Amino acid sequence: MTRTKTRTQRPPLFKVMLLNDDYTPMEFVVHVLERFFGLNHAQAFEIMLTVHKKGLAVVGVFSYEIAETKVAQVMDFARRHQHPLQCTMEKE
Ligand code: TYC
Repeated sequence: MTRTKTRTQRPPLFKVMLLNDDYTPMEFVVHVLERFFGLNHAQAFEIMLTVHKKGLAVVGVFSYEIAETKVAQVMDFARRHQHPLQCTMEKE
């Protein structure tokens, strides 16, 4: 007899991460976190500090399309303000 494993198919999730650099102002990063990730000021400040101290932090976990959009929005916003801030995504 063949045993069939039934498993709920879940879409893969992606971590969106912010990377530290020496030039992007702290207030700009806090603003990015509030604007694109819906964090309140205290949460945004805390995550910004984690990135600043540890080098990077996960700022959210999303479906592929949403993660890709967040990364593009952050990169575009940073570029338009001429800050070297980097945002990347990685499969969970
Ligand atoms: N390290 C930056 C500074 O000292 C602040 C910073 C925090 C930059 C988080 C990027 O993702 C970042 N101005």
